[in-house]
Amino acid sequence: MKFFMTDIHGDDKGMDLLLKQAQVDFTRDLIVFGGDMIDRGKESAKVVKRIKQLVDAYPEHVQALIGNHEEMARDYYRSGDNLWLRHGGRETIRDFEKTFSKADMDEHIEWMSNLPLVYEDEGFVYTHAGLNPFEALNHQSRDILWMSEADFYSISKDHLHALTMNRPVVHGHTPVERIYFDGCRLGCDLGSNTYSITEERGLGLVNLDQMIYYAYKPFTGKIEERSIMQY
Ligand SMILES: [Mn+2]
Repeated sequence: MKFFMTDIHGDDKGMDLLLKQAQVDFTRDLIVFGGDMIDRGKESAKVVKRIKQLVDAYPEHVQALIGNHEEMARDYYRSGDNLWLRHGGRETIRDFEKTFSKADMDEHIEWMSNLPLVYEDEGFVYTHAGLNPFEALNHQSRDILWMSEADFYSISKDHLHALTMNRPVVHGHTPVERIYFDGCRLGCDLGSNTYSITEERGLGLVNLDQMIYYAYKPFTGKIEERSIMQY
C-alpha cells in the first residue's frame, strides 16, 4: 500500500493512532511524509524524532519532505532569520531543548533542514505545497514550499500533467475539511493544530491505492474513515 501524511504540526499522538489504525507496514508499504512536522502542536520534537527513526530504519519505504515550517527553522539556524519565531518556532525550540541533548538536537535540525522538496515514484509526485510548472521536477526552486492554494490550483491540468508526466501531485500546506482529487492534485492537509475552526482540526492518513483516508480529530478523539471525493 501507498500512504501519505502531511502537516502533522506536532501531533505525535494523532500520528501514532493513525499509523496503527491503517496498519502501515514499514517493511512492505510506502509512506511519504509531506512536511510541516513541527510548530503549533505541543510535540514537535517527538514527531521529528519518530519520522527520522522511521526513515533511518526503512529508507526504501519511508520518505520525508521539507515543509515551509522546517524551511523557516532552517533559515533561523543558518542565517538568523527570525520569521520562524513568530510562527511557533519559539515553542518548538523549547520543546527540542527539553527533548533532545545538544548533539541530538543539532542532528535532528540538520536532518530536517536537508530534506528534499519533491519525491516522485511511478504513480505520484509528492511535494509540500505545490510545483512550479516552468521548472523541471528535479530543479524546483525553494519558493514552492510557500505556494498558495490559489496559485497552485490556477495551473491548468494540461500544464501540470506535462510536468509530472500525468502523475497526480500529492500535497499539503493549505487546510481543507475534505480531501478531494481534481484529476491532477490531491490536497491532504486537514489542519492539524492550525485550521481556523478548532473543532474541525484533523490529521489525515491517506491510502493512495484505495483512495480513502483516515482523519483523526483531537476534538472528539475519534478517527473517521472517508473516501476521497473525485470530480
Ligand atoms: Mn502547514
